[in-house]
Amino acid sequence: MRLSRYFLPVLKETPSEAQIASHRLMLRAGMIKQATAGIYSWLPLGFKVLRKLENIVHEEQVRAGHVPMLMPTLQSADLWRESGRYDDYGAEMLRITDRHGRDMLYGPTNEELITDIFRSHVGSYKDLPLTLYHIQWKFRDEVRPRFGVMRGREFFMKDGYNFDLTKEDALHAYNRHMVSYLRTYERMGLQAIPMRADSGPIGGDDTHEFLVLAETGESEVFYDSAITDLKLGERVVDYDSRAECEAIVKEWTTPYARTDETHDEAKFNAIPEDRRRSRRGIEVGQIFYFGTKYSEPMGATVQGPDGKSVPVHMGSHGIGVSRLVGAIIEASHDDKGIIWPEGVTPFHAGIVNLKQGDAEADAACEALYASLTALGLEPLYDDRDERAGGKFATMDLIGLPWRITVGPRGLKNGVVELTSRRTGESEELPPEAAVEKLAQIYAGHVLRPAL
Ligand code: P5A
Repeated sequence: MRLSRYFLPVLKETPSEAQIASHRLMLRAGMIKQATAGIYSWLPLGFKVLRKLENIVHEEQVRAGHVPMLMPTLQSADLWRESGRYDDYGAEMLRITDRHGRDMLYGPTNEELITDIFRSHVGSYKDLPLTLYHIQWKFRDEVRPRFGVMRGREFFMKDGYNFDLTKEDALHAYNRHMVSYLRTYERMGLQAIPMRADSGPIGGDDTHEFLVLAETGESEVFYDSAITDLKLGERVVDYDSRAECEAIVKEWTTPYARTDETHDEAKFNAIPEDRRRSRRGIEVGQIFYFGTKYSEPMGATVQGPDGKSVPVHMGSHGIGVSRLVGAIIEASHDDKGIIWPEGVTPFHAGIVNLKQGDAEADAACEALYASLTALGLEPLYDDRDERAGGKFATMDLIGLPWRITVGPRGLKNGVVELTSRRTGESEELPPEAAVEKLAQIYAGHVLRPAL
């Protein structure tokens, strides 16, 4: 993409309404614009990151054997009356009446809708196990929408639902989700710690939240620092293997890690003192096992091997995709701007032309642009007629992890400059070597055609 043809409305001023870094930086970097309280338009740069996160979520869900689909945002109130949640959900639910006087709602979550789909089409244990999921906008009329996309009213969520014959099968689904979530967050360059939590209006006994540690997080968390040393890394996981998934879950759930809702002072104090941590965290996902809470009242049953009809065991599993954009920025920024991890960066590298209009500099930038594009990488070429300082400030603000700076002086010696946004370190090298280095850095990342 050439910056002269893009839409990147960066702000010079720090918006006064933004209280935390991610909100400030998303507004300043032209990623979002508030439409009304807690509701945002995703401008091109923000949309690109959102799509990248969505793709990672899809890939990891499909890898775990879960089946993608798409449900609507608007739902009928009748289904929620069946489960008993229509009245329980309270003021957070946006209720709408259509022209025929029918009660509708903008879905805050989809347990009822998916259970209705299941009961309409599945009748035998032979069709189980089944996990369906979608990534769709949700609406919760939060009392205090704040921190930009972190606590929005309209937000983008991956929500998945497992249907199993027995509790043991459903607990395998729970474990599978935990493992796939760990991998998902790692691919985004994040450490998200699973913590025993409270189930709230979704229900059930077994639930873990995934928290990214950050001072601006809304949750208070307590954990054993040993958990922060754990990494899935390159491990290949067989998601059908109960033992393998269970072992990974055990590894992550053995060290103490809880939110304030389930915090147990005695257990916490049993951790060696130098490993006790009390911090704040951003909740970027939550998984639940709730048994037959929805299947029983809604009649989602299957015929078991003995011919008897039994309600299915269910759980639901959510990832806050739009919130993650903010969470990644909270975890990765400095006073100049955002620092995107390679796995989610909107563009792989920036090209800064120090002397736009200089025939040699222009040609070198064009050549770099073509070589990077041919490798499947997406460069953002700042081809505007602007001062170098302004171009650098924009690149730093929008946070592309790598920048190639091209100027007549370097070109005389046959070199360009490759700079890491994270470390600030630069090296001079021939343009082809800079391209080669970026190819190596991004090897192993999934590259997609430009959106
Ligand atoms: C699990 C999927 C559920 O709704 N039902 C379907 C279950 N879980 S949850 O914990 O309530 O939400 C899942 C994740 O969505 C994000 N989230 C939000 N993101 C932005 N703004 C909000 N107002 C908001 N509310 C929830 C969180 O990341 C949460 O973990």
